[in-house]
Amino acid sequence: MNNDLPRLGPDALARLDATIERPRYRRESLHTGIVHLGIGAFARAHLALATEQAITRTQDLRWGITGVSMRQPDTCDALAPQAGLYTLAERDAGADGAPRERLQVIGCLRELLVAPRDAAVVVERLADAATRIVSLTITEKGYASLGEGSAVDLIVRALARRREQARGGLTLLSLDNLPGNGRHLQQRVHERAAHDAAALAAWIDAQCSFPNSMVDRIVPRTTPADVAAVSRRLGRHDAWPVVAEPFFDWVVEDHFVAGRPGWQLPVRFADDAAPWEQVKLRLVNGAHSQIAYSGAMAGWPTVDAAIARPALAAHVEALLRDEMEPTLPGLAGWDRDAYRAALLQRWRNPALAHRCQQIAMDGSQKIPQRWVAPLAHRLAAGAPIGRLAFGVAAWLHYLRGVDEAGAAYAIDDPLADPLRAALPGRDAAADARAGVGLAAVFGPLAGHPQLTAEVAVQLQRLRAGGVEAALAALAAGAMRPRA
Ligand code: CS2
Repeated sequence: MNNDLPRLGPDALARLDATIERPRYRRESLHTGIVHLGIGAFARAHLALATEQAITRTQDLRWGITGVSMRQPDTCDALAPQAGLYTLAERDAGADGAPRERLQVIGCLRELLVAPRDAAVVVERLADAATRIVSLTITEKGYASLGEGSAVDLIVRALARRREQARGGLTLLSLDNLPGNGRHLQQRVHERAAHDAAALAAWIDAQCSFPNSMVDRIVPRTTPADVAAVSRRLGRHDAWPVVAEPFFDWVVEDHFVAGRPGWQLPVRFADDAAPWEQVKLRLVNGAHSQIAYSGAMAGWPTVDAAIARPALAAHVEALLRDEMEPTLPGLAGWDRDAYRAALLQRWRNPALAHRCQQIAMDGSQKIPQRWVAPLAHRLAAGAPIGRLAFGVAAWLHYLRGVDEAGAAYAIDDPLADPLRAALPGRDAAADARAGVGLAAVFGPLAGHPQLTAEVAVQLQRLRAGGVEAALAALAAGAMRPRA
């Protein structure tokens, strides 16, 4: 099989098929200018691609990336023997339905580290004079941890060293799906630094910047089948390629205290990225989570399989148009109808096989910014919440850990134990009360009577007749004239 193929490495670059893009700069002279914490598939398909294009265009060799895995050594172990080289496969289908794929071997990831194993080296890199940007994709829950070895801990230790050694500050760039992600990171760093020394916190405030940014690209977890297919086309064994949709978006505030790569369109710079984050979190991620819980329960394993069900597609479209978009500000250059249509099209991409179960994980961490904020907006305005409440009910339905065909799965969520304890799964009204009562998830809406009541009705329908029937009942209710 692929293991018979020679391994991808620098020697392969000159011999790749002409259609495969590859590094076109003096890779051996590349330095680390960016340390990325959480070097998973997303960062390799997003930040690294934009940076690769910038290096290629400007030939500015200061912007190589050191990638740090926060927990597992697998990315490092797979890519170290490839000198950090890996393939990005952008996939979709043409108008005729035939699969299309663009391959690019990315070279700007020049070093890989594993935080638990190489903590001292990580701090050294972060404190290095050549490092100018520290970017992060550590997921929602990564910001809750300030303990030893956490991202925030490593950053603060390195900033203390930079201050002692009179090196300049850094730009700390969160790329996670959180509203005001830069502000959020700044607060955590400040909190942790102030705990060590007030003077350090003040130095960080004066010397570092924390731009907010909105990132958008669907990047499913790489499967063994992806590894095999990409390696076959490459003629080399790539142990860990990444697969993404062609769509790419990034709105970032242009506050970089020590410079940045010459990123260009499709990267967009804005004075304030927060409104774009709000749009993206509610429309892309908010609807994504609804697709995920519905699909996981109903046995539609991937996003494209789920959205191919007319009842779910109609629900998601109505959710976006009628319940999400009215909670969002108008933005110059944002066409709601075009954005919605493009989003539905992205989910129909048949070449990604983005698994509902992958998106379903960590619900307790994702729901606050995806659903609770728009729910609060609509409840305050006295506006209908039926479609948002369906999502909450679908999540509670999902938490029973068994899909509609009787197959069991694990709940992957930092709050899995308290969730299981709170939801015994007997009486829908009691479970809706317990679920919506969770302050850690529903914050100011915890225990909200109208939300609880609507969730109870829909959870009852989901349990009695499944996702398809509950969606039909929701659609029938929406068409009934209001009293
Ligand atoms: C998804 C996101 O897994 C999830 O929670 O909603 O990873 C989503 O695919 C990206 O944010 C799209 O930009």
